[in-house]
Amino acid sequence: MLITFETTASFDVDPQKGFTPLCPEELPVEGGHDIVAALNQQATFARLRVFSKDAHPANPIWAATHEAPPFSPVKGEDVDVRWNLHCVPGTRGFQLLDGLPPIKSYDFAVYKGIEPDMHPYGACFHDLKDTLSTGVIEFLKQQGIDTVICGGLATDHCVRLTVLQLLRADFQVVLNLEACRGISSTATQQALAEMKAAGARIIHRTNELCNS
Ligand code: VGL
Repeated sequence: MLITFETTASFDVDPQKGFTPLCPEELPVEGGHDIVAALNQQATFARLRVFSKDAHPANPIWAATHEAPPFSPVKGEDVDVRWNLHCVPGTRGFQLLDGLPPIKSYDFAVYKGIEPDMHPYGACFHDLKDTLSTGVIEFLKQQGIDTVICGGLATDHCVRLTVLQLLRADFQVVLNLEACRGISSTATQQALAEMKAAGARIIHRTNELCNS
């Protein structure tokens, strides 16, 4: 795979405090805050840098409760299972990880999961059936991008779906494991196999981009 700076973008998927041990009551991912240096380094190989953030309302239909715990199914077209409430604008969990650049220095922003009855994972579509675009695919195409380097949180959910969506949109996708962390190790192993089978190139260290 040839990586050309001019036609490459770097994608920071949901690098938010709500997915780190800083917010234990949200969706803490082990080592979630350790990905910052790798995200910043992978961005040096790309002309454009984009991010997505979960931006959930305070009262979504998918929020876990005492009676309806995390992972229990929830009825609705664009929700699947319940999660602890996370990444609500105005709270700490919504914030980008410390050490990432200011929002305004990115080239494109995706805010997703805003509707109370929708909980998308991938950053390219607002719904679970991939029909309502967030605009990021169109932006990257219009900019002449053909390769996307992905990192973020979590490998087995939002990163996984974002990578698969980008592959379906015909981008070459590099998944940088140094810039990702997963929620469950079993689900992460499955997700890596799925992404690889779909055509993603998986690297373990950002340095591997030097030889590309
Ligand atoms: C995520 C589970 C629920 C993620 C978001 O960002 O990977 N995972 N909501």
